[in-house]
Amino acid sequence: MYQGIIDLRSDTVTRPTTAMRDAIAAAEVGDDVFGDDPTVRALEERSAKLFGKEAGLFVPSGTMGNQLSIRCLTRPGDEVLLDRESHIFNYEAASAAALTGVQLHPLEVPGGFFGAEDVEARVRPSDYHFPQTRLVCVENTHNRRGGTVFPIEKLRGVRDAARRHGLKVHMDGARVFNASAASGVALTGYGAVADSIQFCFSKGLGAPIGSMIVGDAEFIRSARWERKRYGGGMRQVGILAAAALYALDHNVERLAEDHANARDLAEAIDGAGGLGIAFPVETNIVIVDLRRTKLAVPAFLAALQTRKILGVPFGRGLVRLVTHLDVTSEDVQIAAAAVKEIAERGAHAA
Ligand code: TLP
Repeated sequence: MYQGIIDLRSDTVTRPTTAMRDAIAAAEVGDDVFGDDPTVRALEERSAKLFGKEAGLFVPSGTMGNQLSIRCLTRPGDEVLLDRESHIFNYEAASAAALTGVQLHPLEVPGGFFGAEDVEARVRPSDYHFPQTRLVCVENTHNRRGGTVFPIEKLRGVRDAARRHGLKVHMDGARVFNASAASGVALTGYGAVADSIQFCFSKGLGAPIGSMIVGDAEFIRSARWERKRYGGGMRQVGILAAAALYALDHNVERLAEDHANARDLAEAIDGAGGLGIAFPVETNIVIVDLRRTKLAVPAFLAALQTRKILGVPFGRGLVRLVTHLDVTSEDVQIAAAAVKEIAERGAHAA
């Protein structure tokens, strides 16, 4: 809770704590475009090791991390396979098309998590009529699919199919720490199924800014080049890397609390006045389904807002509520009671 508001719009809304700000203040810095920032270097090395990769690159945002990865793993005119509900397809302002010039080929499979057979079925034949399939992007956890975890067996199948066809695999792991906490799969396990991984410090890990891409040394070398080209080279950015290092030290273990809070919230509101929960709650995201109620999304969000609770619209009849570092179990109880009251009142009014 911050200033009496329970902000469940996203896990991006967390504010750095006093201890994190102390770490920021104490950071040793240098000009990172010259390669002089020791704190950034420490963060990049530590991040790469966590995923069993050779190198890392600190970038300003998850979007830039995804886009640099696409840029470095494809050529203009190539095709990229990904889920139709993925962030790269829906929420990155068509930058894969605008900046790299690739064609995104959205897959729609029941349940959302495609496997080896789906990749096999969509790879283009090597014929100059077709775009060349070059990359598969997987999202883990999957935001629009309610923060669910990409099953590791499926990921291994995707990787094997990709290898058979000479494709690379990029993981949009904006919330891969949540995935690991929920599934028990080590980060190195996810590292082993993807050539590149993007993950965010500014979501569940509670840092104010920053994401990382990890991969082999050659990939990171080219990504560093492209980052400069995209205007993403930052100077004394060790102040942000210090926040990210602090997050790795202090905010990973506690992700289980966010997951428990999300589960409690979902259990408390499921069924109230016809409300549903659109996806199994595996991590910190709850997608509330209003489609069997008489409530419209804007009215529901407005009613929540008058009670100082914030969520976001998430497609037809759907609202997303996200738990994070700044949401306590008491906040969850307050939010659950408000959601139930609004839903039940809506049902009576109908
Ligand atoms: N997601 C944001 C919004 O853009 C929807 C959020 O509030 O969840 N990959 C995934 C899976 C993401 O959820 C996001 C951010 C990104 C990439 C992009 O990260 P940023 O916002 O740092 O560019």
